Amino acid sequence: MKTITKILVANRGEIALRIMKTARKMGIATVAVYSEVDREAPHVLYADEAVCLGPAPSSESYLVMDKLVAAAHDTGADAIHPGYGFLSENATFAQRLADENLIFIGPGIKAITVMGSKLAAKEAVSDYDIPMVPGTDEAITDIPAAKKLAAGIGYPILVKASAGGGGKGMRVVEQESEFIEQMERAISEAESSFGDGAVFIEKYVTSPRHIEIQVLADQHGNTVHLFERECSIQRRHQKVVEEAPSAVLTPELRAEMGAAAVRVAQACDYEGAGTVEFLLEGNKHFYFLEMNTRLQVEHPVTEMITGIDLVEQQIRVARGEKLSFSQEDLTIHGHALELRVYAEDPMDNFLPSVGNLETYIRPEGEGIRVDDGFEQGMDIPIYYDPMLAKLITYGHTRKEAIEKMKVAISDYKIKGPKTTLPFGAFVCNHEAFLSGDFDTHFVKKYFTPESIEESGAKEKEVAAKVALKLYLENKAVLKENIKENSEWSNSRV
Ligand code: MV4
Repeated sequence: MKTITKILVANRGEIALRIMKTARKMGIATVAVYSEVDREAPHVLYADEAVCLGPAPSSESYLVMDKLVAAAHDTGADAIHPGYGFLSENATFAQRLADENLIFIGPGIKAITVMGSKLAAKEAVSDYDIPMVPGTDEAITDIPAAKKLAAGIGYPILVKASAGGGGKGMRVVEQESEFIEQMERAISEAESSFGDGAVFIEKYVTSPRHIEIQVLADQHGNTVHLFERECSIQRRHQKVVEEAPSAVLTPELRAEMGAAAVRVAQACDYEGAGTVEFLLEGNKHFYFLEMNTRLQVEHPVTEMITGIDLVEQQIRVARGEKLSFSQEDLTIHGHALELRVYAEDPMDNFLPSVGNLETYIRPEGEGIRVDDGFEQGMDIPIYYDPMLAKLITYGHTRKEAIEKMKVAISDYKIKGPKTTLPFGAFVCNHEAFLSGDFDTHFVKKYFTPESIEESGAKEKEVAAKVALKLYLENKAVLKENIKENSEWSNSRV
């Protein structure tokens, strides 16, 4: 067992704040790091101590390993939590911390390295009975030979960069005549974007759902899963709405996917919290895509339905504790949704819309959670991710969680930047979303700027009807009151 008395959070914004809240709850001191534009950010004000890393660009602040290590040593922190993004999936950073006698709150170097390469990941899980999309399991060097393999797999084919991930470095090849040209492009793109030209091919699953499984493993060989998150509502590989559980998994399929995710974690000796991504085809067949070796943005929906604080679990595992529960102890309670509130204008092609947060009033109430890192009056820096907040709602049923989301969206008052709140309302009012019958093409298929106006108009129409009903009822009551009052007053005369 190791002791952790002080955690340096190598991140900013909502996730830095969220991690510190759990650390504080556990009696662990916190150190914030910040760039020059984040000097007065909530994560800095919340922390017990704070260290300035340097100028605003991440490459001069949040990504500089030397500065982070020095800040940890200077403040006497014994562990570093990387959050998501930045250095969270950087094996060099994890190794550096080990060399510096600092605890990296995350998985081991092997897991990060293996899962950072899609081909290495495929190789690692190959003996673990994990369903995979038909395709090649080695980097393609001979394009004409690959073309023959592609014919066997069948078109459309998807070319993926081994070093890619999250949708980067992918190309669809619709038919054989395009194969050679698309392959050449994919390889040169992979070389220029990732410095690694390794690409492979897979059958392109045309209308999948994106289902991911949360896993948790300790250093003593215990691994469990915490069920799934449905992440199909995304735009250009940027998730916008996530939920747990998925509306379409049967208990049997859930158990099967969960068990497969646990095996993926075991295949790379995983430790801590991780996420195994799958494609789900026809609500029935699932295929392993990749594993994310970090705490994910959308982890709160899992926390809401399991009652487990994932950051607390990460810290416990990093201290060397055994998991205090087994798979059988875990159950799903209720339903949770998350809307990512980005400072982007959904009416204008999701253009970044930064500026001053003139008005910022959070929705409140039972079943509403807001994870954010801003306060009213702050300027939103242009240097980082444009996500302002995560709006999370919880209900006993999916329907209740959706209703709560609609109320929370309308209670959320943001003036200054345009946000994706109206987009969230559009999703929550859409028939395909309500019925659960949607896939990764939801946004492309149904969303237009006009649909926001329509969904807004519909809301206004409903609001007008409610107002009218209330008015008529009030009028009736008012009449009664007047009558009563006049009778009463008459009686006094
Ligand atoms: C696929 C696929 C279809 N067929 N692989 C995108 C992110 C990366 N993790 C893998 N991705 C995909 N891989 C095969 N063989 C479709 C996607 C995909 C996707 C996956 C999850 C969520 C959104 C997506 C949007 C477009 C494509």
